[in-house]
Amino acid sequence: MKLNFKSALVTGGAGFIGSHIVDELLAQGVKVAVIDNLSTGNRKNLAHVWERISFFQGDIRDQNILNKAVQGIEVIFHLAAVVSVTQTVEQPIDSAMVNDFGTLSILEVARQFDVKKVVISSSCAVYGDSPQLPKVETMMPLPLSPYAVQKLTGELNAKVYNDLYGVKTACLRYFNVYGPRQDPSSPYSGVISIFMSKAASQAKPLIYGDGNQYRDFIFVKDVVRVNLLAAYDDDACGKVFNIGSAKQTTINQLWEMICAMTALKIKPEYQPARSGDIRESLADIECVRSTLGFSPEYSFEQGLEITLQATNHKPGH
Ligand code: UD2
Repeated sequence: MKLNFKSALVTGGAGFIGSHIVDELLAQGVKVAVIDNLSTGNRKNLAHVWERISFFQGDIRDQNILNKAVQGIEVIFHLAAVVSVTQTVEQPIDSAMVNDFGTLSILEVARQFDVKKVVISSSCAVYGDSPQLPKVETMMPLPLSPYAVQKLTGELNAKVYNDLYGVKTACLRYFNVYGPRQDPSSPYSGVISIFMSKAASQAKPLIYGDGNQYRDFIFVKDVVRVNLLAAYDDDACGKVFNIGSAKQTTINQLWEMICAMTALKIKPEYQPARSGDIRESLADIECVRSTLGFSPEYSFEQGLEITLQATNHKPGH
């Protein structure tokens, strides 16, 4: 696919997923600007491309920085957010200022500067724990946290800007994204990054609950590809897409796979289930398949293998 745009702004471009989008845009010859306040993002994720990007350190709530960063930009990939569900529970207003008002500011700056397309990162959190599986975009959202409400609000505002103001938007509801550069250091980091770092130090992982809960894991490079497709293809406009693999893996299976790959024999330690944890999560991906022709290219084994290699040889990936 030859991209139909030459410049892009990645908000949250120093983060886990954002920095992979930056890499692919650069590889395809796109001029890249990044805005990031480095609250959870990290410069080291961009160290290998530092000379090739325009970096704006600051907050998406800061109109002056936004106005500068958006100059000459055709497409915005919006990933900047308070990503910790717990943090949004503790700070509902502060986090709404970023996730809600911040997203609105991105849409508004896109309107003022005639940006061609805004691709917004959303989350499967909007489904809450409704028992229907797999999750389909037509289901009624049931947010259970400020985070989920804020992500849903972002989607609704994106739709209004698409339909009312003619700012082309597309929203991507990520399921459990994993891959190199995912930070394992907090208890609320993604389970794969935590388990990989346990394996690297030959330590026992903690499994919350019986480990038979399952998730739909998708490799970060597939998430990058669908972001670019959504930017490229106007059939994405005004729509929301589930982004997952449509395959389920239990947490017990995950640790067994990592043990098999690393030739480790470590029994996990079981702890009570985390309060508020969703038991099962699985995406229906028919909408993104039929609209954008997207289906994941990386098998779970391939994605895990790449993530494992990167965990063992940290810098650069
Ligand atoms: C994901 C998102 C979160 C939010 C939520 C909405 C990630 C990293 N988080 O949370 O932001 O969108 O979905 O539903 O994508 N676990 C262990 N041991 C560990 C860590 C986790 O057993 O050391 C379990 C955990 O209890 C859960 C599963 O692994 O059952 C996945 O946990 P997670 O934090 O990676 O992701 P999730 O789905 O809770």
